[in-house]
Amino acid sequence: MKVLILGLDGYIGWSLALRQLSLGNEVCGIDNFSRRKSVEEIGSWSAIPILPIEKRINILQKEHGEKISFHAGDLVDSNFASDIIKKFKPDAIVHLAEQPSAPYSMIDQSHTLYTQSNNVLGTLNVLFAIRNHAPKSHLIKLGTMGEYGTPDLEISEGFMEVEFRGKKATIPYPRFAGSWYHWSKVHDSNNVAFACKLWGLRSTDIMQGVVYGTRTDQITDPGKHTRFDFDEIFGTVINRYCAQAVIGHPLTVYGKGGQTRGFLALEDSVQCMSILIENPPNEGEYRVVNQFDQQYQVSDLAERVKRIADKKGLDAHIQRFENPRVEKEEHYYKADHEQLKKLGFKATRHIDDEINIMLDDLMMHEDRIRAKKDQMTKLVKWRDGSAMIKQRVVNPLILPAD
Ligand code: USQ
Repeated sequence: MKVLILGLDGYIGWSLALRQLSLGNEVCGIDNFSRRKSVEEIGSWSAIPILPIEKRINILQKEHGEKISFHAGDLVDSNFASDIIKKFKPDAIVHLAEQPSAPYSMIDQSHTLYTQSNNVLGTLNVLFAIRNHAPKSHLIKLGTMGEYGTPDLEISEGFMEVEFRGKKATIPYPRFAGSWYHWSKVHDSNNVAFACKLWGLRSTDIMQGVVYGTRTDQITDPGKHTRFDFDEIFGTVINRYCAQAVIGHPLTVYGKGGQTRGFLALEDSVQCMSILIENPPNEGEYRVVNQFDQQYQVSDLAERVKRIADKKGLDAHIQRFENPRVEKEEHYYKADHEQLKKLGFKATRHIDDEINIMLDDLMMHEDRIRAKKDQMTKLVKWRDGSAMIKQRVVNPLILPAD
């Protein structure tokens, strides 16, 4: 099978490429290195060092020969998006090439504009390119559980049945996103669903929870490690707590700490995506899956990391910080996640084991985390934005040549 990975250089993209190659699939990757550049822009770096892309691809080519190829480019350039799909003619396209950070999108107007133009326009270019050059290929689009927000209702998978004024219907589950980033994913979902209806494309929209971890079955030696962000803007909560525990920085619980989210180990994230690649929906079908393993509250996660870190003799302590975000700090949360299980997904990682491994991996890079410890608590204030980072130049629009 031919698999195109958009965003191959990122945390999940790299891990997925390793998995897909190990399964014998042909992989083509693209990336514009925006993750490397944005993390540098805010003054941080990956705790685990990663090689330049040429070296990363060389390592893969030594093992997998011509089954791996890579092209640098930006999906907002519609000619690039079109050419790559025209030439590679993928069976499956996994779209991970978006600005993934909610806090980044909340810095100021220029970062909001960048996030939404990059994500929404890039996805539209992918949709047009699929229609023009590979209309039967399966688009696996990374959305987020955050599209649903935290409603006072159980969350179904994408759609819900309603009865309104005597008539029954199935409608999209309401979206209550909580950041400009999360709204960009909602806009993508609407556009992908419409393209399936309009052109008969097939797509799976993944509502993924928060991913954590440093390892997959293929990440075994330093040349194969994936990036690991721990700063306030690109680091996600469990990963940050682990990095904080390693340097004796207080674990940063925001507000009351009652925020509940769905979580998934990196290994299980690539497992789910590989299952979806193997099981495409029908032509014209827009399928939504909720992709997470377990739900946790962020204060419980801090206790969990502290307990495991204590056993290693680390100096982990928890501190509550004024919440920089605009979000409910205590709320009802119960989300379905049955579709992937029906397709064969079984979680393979226990969170405590993953935290244990993560702490060991991060202890090897303690000096890199310590060097950027100021990045732990810059805390972008969501209501006001923040002036600490200079304005970002928004991508110019590049329209098709023909
Ligand atoms: N939080 C803390 N302390 C921290 C960091 C975060 O208490 O040091 C809290 C936040 O206030 C929030 C929760 O932890 O309530 C999750 O925050 P996060 O930064 O781990 O995750 P989030 O901003 O929601 O975004 C991440 C990924 C995003 C993905 C999303 C899935 O960056 O790409 O879409 O997780 S979900 O959360 O299900 O929407």
